[in-house]
Amino acid sequence: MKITDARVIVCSPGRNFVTLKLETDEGLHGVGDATLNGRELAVAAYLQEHVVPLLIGRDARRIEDTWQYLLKGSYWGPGPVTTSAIAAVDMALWDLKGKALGAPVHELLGGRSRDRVLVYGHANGRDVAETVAAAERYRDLGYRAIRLQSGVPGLEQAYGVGRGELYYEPAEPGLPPEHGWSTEAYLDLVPKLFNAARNTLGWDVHLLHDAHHRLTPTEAGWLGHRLEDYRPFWLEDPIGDLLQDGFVHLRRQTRVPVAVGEIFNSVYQLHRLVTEQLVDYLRTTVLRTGGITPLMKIAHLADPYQVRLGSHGATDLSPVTMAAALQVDVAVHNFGIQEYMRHSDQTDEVFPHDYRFHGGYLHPGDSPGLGVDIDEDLAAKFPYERAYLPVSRLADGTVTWW
Ligand code: GCO
Ligand code: MG
Repeated sequence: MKITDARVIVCSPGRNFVTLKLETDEGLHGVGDATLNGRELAVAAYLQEHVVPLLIGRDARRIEDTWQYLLKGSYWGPGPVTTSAIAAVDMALWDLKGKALGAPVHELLGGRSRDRVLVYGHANGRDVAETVAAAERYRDLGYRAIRLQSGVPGLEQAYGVGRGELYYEPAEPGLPPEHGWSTEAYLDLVPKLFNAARNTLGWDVHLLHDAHHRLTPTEAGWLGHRLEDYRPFWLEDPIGDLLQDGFVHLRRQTRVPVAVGEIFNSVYQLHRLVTEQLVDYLRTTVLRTGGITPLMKIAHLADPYQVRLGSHGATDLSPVTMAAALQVDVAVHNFGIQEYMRHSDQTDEVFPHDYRFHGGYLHPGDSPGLGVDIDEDLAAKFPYERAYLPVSRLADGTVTWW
């Protein structure tokens, strides 16, 4: 099965996405996601200029070889642009292999370890009361796990707080907006948020929270300790996840379960966190880390250390990534939870998919391949629109991590 055509499709049905579509001499096609939020065109150019010419005429059955060829052959190693591009090729090749063999991809990854995939939804509001009310709505929709993010008193905008109900989109059209940040106000708020949520929702639902890399290990230890009695499912990105030493410090201070890795793009950024059991969940995705091929290796590395997958699933990962992630989630034994931020109806129309939400779980479906496609004609009606993630500043004007 030879690759005869490779198209890079950039579209914006509600937000920007970069998609790779491969065609073969057997009349099959496969799709992969290459979206890198706020830097989409860099990956599109990397694919178009440097990867597509290497794909035409290649044997589509050789997934591992192609992955190694594109990574090692580039010499420069993994980085967010490189691995997002390689991920799209890898997803498309798994999609093709599944279609060629008439099997859903999870069958090729060892078959199902579970019947359905536990997901968490995003409840947010301008204050604690609004956030808890949003969490009640999620629970009524059937969610068994809910992430809580609330506006912070004194700050105009806070990470994780959306503009509409049941929906959160971090990127803003145009140039990046600037948001203020205060660690002190935030640290005062989060224990109150969890207290109110447990009082209203009870204990029959998992609660999660994302600190979005903003705390020092000491601050995160303080927060984790305060949250322990509310039995959070996890505290996500409590500290910047590129400095692994910080997690040693954090582990000494709190027993709160820790989830990291949505910005990781290789096993080298996480192996110590796994082998020293410094974290509980890996947020590493099929997209950012370079595809299904490397994520399976990461999952197998993590399994004996009792570290589980808790894959990133924000709106900037297209339904192609969600479909691919679910194939892994349902197959690997050490799976924990999948983030599920609902896409807009427009996005779902451009990317028709098999997966369905029911009763707090996602069900990947059983069609051959990944179970997702792109409607190219419809996609063409939504051209790219420049959009950026916000930038954060402290009260004195210092730039900090968003
Ligand atoms: C999450 C993430 C997202 C990211 C977004 C950036 O936990 O879902 O933190 O909200 O900020 O994916 O593009
Ligand atoms: Mg996050």
